Amino acid sequence: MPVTLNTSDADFEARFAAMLSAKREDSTDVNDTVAAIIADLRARGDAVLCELTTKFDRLDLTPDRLRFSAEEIATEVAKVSAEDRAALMLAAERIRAYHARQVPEDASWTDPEGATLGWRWTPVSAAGLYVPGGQAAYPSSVLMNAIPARVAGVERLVVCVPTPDGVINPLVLLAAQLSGVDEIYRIGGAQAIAALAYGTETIPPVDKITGPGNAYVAAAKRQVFGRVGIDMIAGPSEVLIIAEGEQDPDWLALDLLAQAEHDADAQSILITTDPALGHAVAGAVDRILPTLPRAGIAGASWRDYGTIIITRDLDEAATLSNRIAPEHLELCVDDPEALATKCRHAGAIFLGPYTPEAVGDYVSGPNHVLPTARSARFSSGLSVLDFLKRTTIARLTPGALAAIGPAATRLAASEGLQAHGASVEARLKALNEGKAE
Ligand code: HSO
Ligand code: ZN
Repeated sequence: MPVTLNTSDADFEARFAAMLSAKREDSTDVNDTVAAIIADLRARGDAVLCELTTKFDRLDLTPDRLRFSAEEIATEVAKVSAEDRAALMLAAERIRAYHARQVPEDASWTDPEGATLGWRWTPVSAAGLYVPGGQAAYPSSVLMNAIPARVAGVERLVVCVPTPDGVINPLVLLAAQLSGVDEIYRIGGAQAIAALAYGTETIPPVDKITGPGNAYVAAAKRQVFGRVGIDMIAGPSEVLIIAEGEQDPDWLALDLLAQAEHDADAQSILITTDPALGHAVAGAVDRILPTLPRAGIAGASWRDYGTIIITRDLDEAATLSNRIAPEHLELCVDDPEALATKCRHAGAIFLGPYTPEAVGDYVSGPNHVLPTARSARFSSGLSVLDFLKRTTIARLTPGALAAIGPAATRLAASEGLQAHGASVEARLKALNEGKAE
């Protein structure tokens, strides 16, 4: 049974606060192991990749076989059914169209003093996408990581995916192909992250690494941060559904279970103003759960972290939602737009009964790499901006320097930085003497 809370109960605040602060991931400390792998890779390069791939994936590789050849990719991709290919292509096109609208504009203006100012966006040169192996090798996540990079204009796009026992999901390779990935390496774990960050004899380094992974991959991303950029470190997935009125309890139950089946540490929360609806949804979950192939995972998540909260009204629901700052927020209410304006802290919002979160995982267009663990309070999902950086630009006329330069020399003096002041003053002096126009 999931926890049921009611905002009218005297102990609500304490129990809600306990839910908010509950830690869902047990963080085994793998930092030392990962640091050793990174150091070894920096010292011995490809040899380390081959040795660890034999050890962890039971796959004997030589450096020339680290990368998938064009023929190998073509052979695997040919195994994909026409229906799967069409679905993946539809997803790719919709994700591309959505992300194309995120490309920001450069800016340039001249202020009254005569300074021309602005900024310019440019892509990172090379990006590496990590794709977990085995069960968690989601083709949809390849699209969600690779397409924004390509739309941003990244020149070199690399995928690393472990292939335990040499097995690869053909849809992962097709997704990489459809997204315009340039190189695919059959390596995984901390060593793959280290190879992307530092490079080896056969793998040139990249500038930015994104993508989900296990505790070793997450620790490796943290440790190479600074050498390269990284995206967020994703925690277990979450959904919060706010519902009222005439909703189908089965639909809501399935949406809760869709999140729960990701991971035993995933969290599904229902907030409703209607106790009867809450009761009906709980019943529907109990009925549907045993029918799922992933009942073990979904059941553990629902049992340990599933929560139903009864509120007095939707304003209260919005307030709680903002405190939770969920990764995914579904609004199954009569006027979802009105409620959405009150929900500020959420990674992605899904409005109305015909927008289940699962459609957003695949085909609606927005990115499914989203801030978890309440980080939607201060961060956003993956976007084209993650693969761009902004260079600021300034050009002063002599008149502009004459107007604002004296303040710079003044501030330089106050900071005790003589050369700073002198570099401005030399020019001001020349202007005063009429050397420059
Ligand atoms: N809901 C996951 C993404 C995903 N779902 C991939 C299915 N495949 C995190 O947003
Ligand atoms: Zn999902």
